[in-house]
This record gives sequence, C-alpha cells and structure tokens, in this order.
Amino acid sequence: MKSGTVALVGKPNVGKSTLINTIIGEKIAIVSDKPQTTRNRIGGILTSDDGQIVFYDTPGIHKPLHRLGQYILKVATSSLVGSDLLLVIVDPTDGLRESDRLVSNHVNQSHIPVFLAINKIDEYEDKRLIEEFRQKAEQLFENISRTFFISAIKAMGVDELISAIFDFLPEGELLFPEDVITDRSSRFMASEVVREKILENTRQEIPHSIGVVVQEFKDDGTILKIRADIIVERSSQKPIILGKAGSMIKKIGTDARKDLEYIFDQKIFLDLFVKVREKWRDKDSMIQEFTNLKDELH
Ligand SMILES: Nc1nc2c(ncn2[C@@H]2O[C@H](COP(=O)(O)OP(=O)(O)OP(=O)(O)O)[C@@H](O)[C@H]2O)c(=O)[nH]1
Ligand SMILES: [Mg+2]
Repeated sequence: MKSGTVALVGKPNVGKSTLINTIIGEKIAIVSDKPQTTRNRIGGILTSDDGQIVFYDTPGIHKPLHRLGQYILKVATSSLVGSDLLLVIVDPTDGLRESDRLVSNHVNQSHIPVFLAINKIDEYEDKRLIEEFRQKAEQLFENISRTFFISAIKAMGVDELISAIFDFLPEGELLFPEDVITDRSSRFMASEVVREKILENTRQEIPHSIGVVVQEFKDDGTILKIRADIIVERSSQKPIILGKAGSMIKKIGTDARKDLEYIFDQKIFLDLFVKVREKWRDKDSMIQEFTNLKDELH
C-alpha cells in the first residue's frame, strides 16, 4: 500500500481548491474567481485500493500587502515543509508572472520533488499555445519529475495525475482512517462557506477584508443551528454587506444555508451578524480570531 502527503502550491486563482475538490469528489475547500480565496492549509484525504494520499490545499503565494497577507504567506510556505511531493499548479490563461517566480523561489528552495500541473486546458483548442506555455513554465522549477495537462473543473487528466502520484509515493500505512476526507471541522466549513458567498456577492476590497467567526454551532437533533459574525474592517463596509433593506445579507445567508444543507445533509438554521473591527487585518490577535489561523500559526 502507498501513502504520503502532497501539497498543492501556486499563485492565487490558478485552481488549487477546485482541483482538491475534484480529486476528493466533495466540496472541502471554497472556490471563487477572486484571488486569495484560501487562507488556511486544508487537508483532503483520498483513500483507494492503492493506498492513501493526503493532499494539502494551500493559500496562493503572493507578495503580502498587510499583516494578514504575511500570515497567509507563512501558512502557504510552511505547508511545503515535510511533503513527499509538491503539486505545483500553473495557469496558462493568466500567463507567467512575478508571483509565479515567487512560487518557484519557495519551491526550488525546498528541494522537494515536483509534479507540474498546467490547469484550465479546457480553455484551449490550440494545443500549440499550451506547449509553448509548458516550456516556459518548466524552466521556472528545478525539480520537476513530470508535467501534466489538466482541467480541474472538467476533471480532465485528473485520474492520470492521481495514479502517477500513487506510483511516485513510497510504501506506507494509512495516515488517516479510511472514511475521513478532510482534517477540517464542520465548524470551519461553515465559516468558509459564508465567506465564499460574500466573495461571490461582493466586489472590490470587500471580499478580502472579511473575516467570519462561528459563535454557535448546535445540533438539537432536528436542526443544526449556526450563528456567525461577519467581520468588516471599516464602518462604511457594513451597509454594503447588509444591502438595501437587508437584501444582501439575506442573499448571503440563503446561499450559504443551501450549500451547507447539501454538504452536511441536514436542515440548517443560519443566523448572520455584521460587526466592525477597525483595521483588523493588521492586528495580530484579531487576525487569529477571525480567520481560523489560531491553530496553524504559533
Ligand atoms: N476554465 C477553468 N477555470 C478553472 C479551472 N479550475 C479552476 N478554475 C477557476 O479559477 C478560479 C479560481 O479557482 P480556485 O480553485 O479558487 O483557485 P485557487 O488557486 O484555490 O485560488 P486561491 O485560493 O486564491 O489561491 C475560479 O473561478 C475557478 O472556477 C479549470 O480547470 N478551468
Ligand atoms: Mg484556494
């Protein structure tokens, strides 16, 4: 039996979280079309007859602009340490940028073997463009043992990728029980889904300045009651989240509740409140409180 750990690494928005969801076959990480969606290291566990792969979704590596960004970068870079393999994701629709170079610096310094995955190939009919991109991308990373062409959204090339990872990994015992698919709690998932719906429904600086804290998570046998605070960093952001006559927060709540009812397969009552905490993204104690980062960073 094979077993090992694989960190998904790349700049923001390349499709790391989409890929981990496709691989596991369930939603374990939130996804959005805005960069810097993922803030935590999220384990997704795949168990099959071949063995077990523990995938770690990580935040996109980027140049931090505030204290929260520094924390998130640290989560990403420290996730590489100790992995058996790095699955580096690149995005031809965005091209190669300074942030890819930043990724390659961290990856090359780690000296961990790399599988390179060129994602979003569903966007290309002309394979020559992808081939040109591949050559440039391969030059960035020193330790590539194989390159794959995939579409995380359409699950193209994903089975081949998984079987190559099993081939690569060493013999070993299961690291998690075979029925476990994530190392994250339902409470974490609830706060993330609320944040995903804010990312989907808002624009500009709002998506990035949000924190979500689950204050109550109680199952009374018939309904799961979740009460959560949405944290904004300026008082001017509060009316945007509330919307006209509360229409925005109602939409966020309904979208989140529907998703969570599907994920948890249970009836849910979701109650959301908006709170202002000035400049929370620059304050250590608030960052830890509002982002589920407390356990990750010591
Ligand atoms: N066309 C296409 N779009 C994709 C594919 N995979 C992901 N996307 C889109 O790319 C965007 C970013 O996806 P995410 O999975 O959130 O990206 P990420 O790398 O986890 O981003 P961060 O968490 O910000 O680092 C979303 O709009 C996805 O729908 C793909 O295979 N094809
Ligand atoms: Mg992500």
